[in-house]
Amino acid sequence: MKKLSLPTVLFMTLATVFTGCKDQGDKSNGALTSNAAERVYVEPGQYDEFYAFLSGGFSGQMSVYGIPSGRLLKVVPVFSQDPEKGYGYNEETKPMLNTTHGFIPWDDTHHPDMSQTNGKLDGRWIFMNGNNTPRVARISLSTFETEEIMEIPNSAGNHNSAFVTENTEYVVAGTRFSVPIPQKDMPIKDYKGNFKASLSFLSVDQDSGEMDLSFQIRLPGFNYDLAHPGRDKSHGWIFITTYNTEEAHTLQEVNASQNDKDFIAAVNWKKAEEYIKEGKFKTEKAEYAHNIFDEDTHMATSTIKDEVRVLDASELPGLVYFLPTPKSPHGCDVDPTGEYIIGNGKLSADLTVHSFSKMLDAIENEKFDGEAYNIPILNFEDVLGGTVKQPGLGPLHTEFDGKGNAYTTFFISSEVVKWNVGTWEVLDRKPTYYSPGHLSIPGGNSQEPWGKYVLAMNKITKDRYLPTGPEMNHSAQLYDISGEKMELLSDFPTIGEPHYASMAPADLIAPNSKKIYKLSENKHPHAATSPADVRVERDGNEVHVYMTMVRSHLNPDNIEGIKVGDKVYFHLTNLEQDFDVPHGFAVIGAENAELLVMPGSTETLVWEPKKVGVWPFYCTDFCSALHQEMSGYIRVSPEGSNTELKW
Ligand code: K7E
Ligand code: RUQ
Ligand code: CUA
Repeated sequence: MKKLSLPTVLFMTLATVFTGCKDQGDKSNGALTSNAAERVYVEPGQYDEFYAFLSGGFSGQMSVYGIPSGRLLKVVPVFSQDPEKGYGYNEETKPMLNTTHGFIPWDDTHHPDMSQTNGKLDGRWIFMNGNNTPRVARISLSTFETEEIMEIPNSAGNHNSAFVTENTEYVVAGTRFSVPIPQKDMPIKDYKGNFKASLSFLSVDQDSGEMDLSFQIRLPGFNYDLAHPGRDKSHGWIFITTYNTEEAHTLQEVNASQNDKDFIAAVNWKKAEEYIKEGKFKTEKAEYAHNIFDEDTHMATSTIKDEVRVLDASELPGLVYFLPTPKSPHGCDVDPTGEYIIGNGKLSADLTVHSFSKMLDAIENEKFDGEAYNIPILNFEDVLGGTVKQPGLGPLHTEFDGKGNAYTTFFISSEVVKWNVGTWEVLDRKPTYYSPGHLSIPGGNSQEPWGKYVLAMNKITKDRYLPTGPEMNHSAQLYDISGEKMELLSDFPTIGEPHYASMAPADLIAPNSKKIYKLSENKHPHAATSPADVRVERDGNEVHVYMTMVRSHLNPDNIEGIKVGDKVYFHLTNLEQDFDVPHGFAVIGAENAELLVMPGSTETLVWEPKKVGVWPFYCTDFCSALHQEMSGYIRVSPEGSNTELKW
């Protein structure tokens, strides 16, 4: 008999009750439409209609899928070292993973969010959070490479992040855990009133995409979970769910769930901008790393910054208001009109929807129902826009189809529920397998959704695929939502734990995808762009090898005069100028994985030989019929020997 944990039993039972299905053997549960295969089938050589950018959760990466096929197109390394591509191993990208805690080659990513113009997806960049060692990354949708990583100071658990405002004015990053600010040695029991949270606003340069930590808003010591910038009529605001308004520091699962209602914090960032202009900020010491990958040199640099401008929400009126929301809300989602703010109360039976215009009224008439740390609490009834009655159990996240409908995932009852924004009526429900977290509709978090598909990303896989030992890859499920009823089309496995995904039409992304780095524009300081540049130079115990790669030869391919104790820098330039012809490079015993060098660019592998001998190196990526010939030898002599440098 299989032993199942209580929550598992609970969710399985509830899934059965809620979906009315008894036959666990029929895993499509009759939900699959008859011509589903056709609708996800993309003929060989044909392209998908949408891109899906899925966060990798604890893999620290971002994966790119084609929709509707569910084909994996690429894994983009972001916060984790990736031996496949040399990211975080080669000298060019190592600085990307620098933080004030040192070199941190891993993180936990939850929310990729695409840049927007006028509230619509614009396909320029994806911003994504690193949860654990608080960071925000910017990924180029031209090169599909991570171009920038900004560490977030005064933060811990960068979870309600990275969310993009309507013109990519800011990427907003909020902290989940409250901490002492500045950090210090103090008893944990003194949490209440002493720990604080920060909401960071990173401004974005509209040409380069470069981020700047413009300011932070200091907030009371609750947990801040998820956020959604206002749109259209609520432009200039951002809404954030909170839990643990009890400020419990131990046994949170009990002590942080006592209050009948927690809050959605409504933050007026236009007001914040005014306060900044008026100089109402404090400049505080705070160290954080800012890492940028330079497009011209293809090298990253890391700078440590040391100051941040802070606005204190408890001292500056009009900056933040609290909207009471039952009960430990998780997701916070704003509908495409900007009027409705949905609080997905994990422990609540109903979905609470706040009205933005009612909120403005209540603020104007100062109808407050108390305050918390000097921040006004609005009256629940005054701001209530509607309630979706008992739509399911354990609501987590909501997206919109642009046709007046919302789709909410329910973790406990394991389903996606479609409901009408305005009548609050449930229109349809479909089971998911099993226990979905986020869901995504292309543009479903913007003013202009493409309401054709919804992708549900499930937390539990169980029997969906052939078993692969104790751990199964997480499963995504694609539903057609173009009709009145949702139709389940397919399952596909994902990498790590995708929380959120950003989806966009292919024609918004594909035309801008870069084909080639021009060799003539290579400004890498160690590039060898012609045979004349090929050389080996010694500087003390550092040896620099300037090597070229072209089908099917590495040049130089014989090197002598290296000694144990040397530090060898292999600078490899790929001379190819054809689309999709990278060459790889590996040498025996190298701790820094390999290089995968794109046509026209230069990358550097550091190798510290430990053993005397004649050692091979070779191209790792099958590149031509003579790929196996693309190799060479390096002779390593004993320390102190006088073997001459030769190539
Ligand atoms: Cu619900 Cu981190 Cu967005 Cu996961 S969070 S599901
Ligand atoms: S070689 S094609 Cu090892 Cu057969 Cu790769
Ligand atoms: Cu170059 Cu294989």
